[in-house]
Amino acid sequence: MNQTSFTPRVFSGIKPSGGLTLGNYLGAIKRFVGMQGQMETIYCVVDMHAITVWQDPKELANMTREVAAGYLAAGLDPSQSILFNQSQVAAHAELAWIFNCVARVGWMNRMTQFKDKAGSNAEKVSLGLYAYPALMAADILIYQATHVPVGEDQKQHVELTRDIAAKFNHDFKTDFFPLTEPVIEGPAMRIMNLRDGTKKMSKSGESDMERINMTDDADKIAKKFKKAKTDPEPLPETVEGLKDRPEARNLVEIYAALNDMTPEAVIAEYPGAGWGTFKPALADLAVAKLAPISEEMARFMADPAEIDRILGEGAEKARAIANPILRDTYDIVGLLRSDATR
Ligand code: AQP
Repeated sequence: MNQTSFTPRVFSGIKPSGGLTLGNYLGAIKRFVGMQGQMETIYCVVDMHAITVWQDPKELANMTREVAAGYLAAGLDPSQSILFNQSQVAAHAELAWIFNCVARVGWMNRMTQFKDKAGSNAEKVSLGLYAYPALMAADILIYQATHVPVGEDQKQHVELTRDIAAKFNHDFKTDFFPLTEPVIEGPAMRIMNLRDGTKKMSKSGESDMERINMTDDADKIAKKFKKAKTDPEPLPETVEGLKDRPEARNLVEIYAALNDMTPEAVIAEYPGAGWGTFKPALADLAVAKLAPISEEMARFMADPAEIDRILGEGAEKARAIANPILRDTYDIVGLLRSDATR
């Protein structure tokens, strides 16, 4: 198989490690939905990634449903895309073990997300958090996915996925795995924390005021944008004037991404505007775009059995693609399978 003969296929996922944020929506879900219909699309709630840090077992299933509800409410159509949760397709974990034996410790040591998350506590975090990128590579390559839409923060992990595929192909003298392309484009690739424009907006960030949650009501959204940190200067006359102004740039980029426009077009609409004008306009826009989605999410969450059914059906479709790829991988590696001749 050469690199051009893989079926174009998209895979991406979101961890149920807390409520969905505006960063997850603009950097991931909105783009995932936009790719639907263009090629085969497989989207996952990556619950096994969530447990790399402690998750309350009483909450995890419901958080998994909430991420699924976010996908569905934003327009993901289970008849067009495969939607499932990772732990229902065992092939992800099985391929991850093989990739643990392909990836090198030195590669893992360079992963900046591990350094950020482990901080000074690196000796005490789970081994799973360290090995996370090998599981992420398995999530992608168990479908021989050719494209992965992600936010800027995940770019390094997709590059590692390519390194793992290339080393596997080289070591076993094959072209079995594609060199997957990260798809990182648009104005919302890194939505920043509202209280500190140098840090990413995260589900698990310390303060609720630093993020917009997909389930926040209009009052909360208005309050959070009103209190969002900015510098004292008004908006510039041209987009170049956002240089070295991380908080101002972030608010302009959020506006642009929500309204499907470029940051240049936002500045052209609000040249020299003060925060007293721009922040309420941004809050109104965010409410107009997010309220219908959060209402839909609540409707899905009111029927958990239906979400479970959709995820179960998706898992069955996912297994139908993943299991033959896993069997072929085992054959390439030389692992004995008693059913190999069947
Ligand atoms: N702030 C962001 N800006 C743009 N994209 C973002 N993504 C996450 N935050 C932003 C994108 O969302 C997808 C799913 O990410 P994830 O939930 O699997 O992991 P994460 O990137 O670690 O997300 P969080 O919100 O920061 O979770 P916690 O706090 O639990 O670690 C990815 O495509 C990501 O790029």
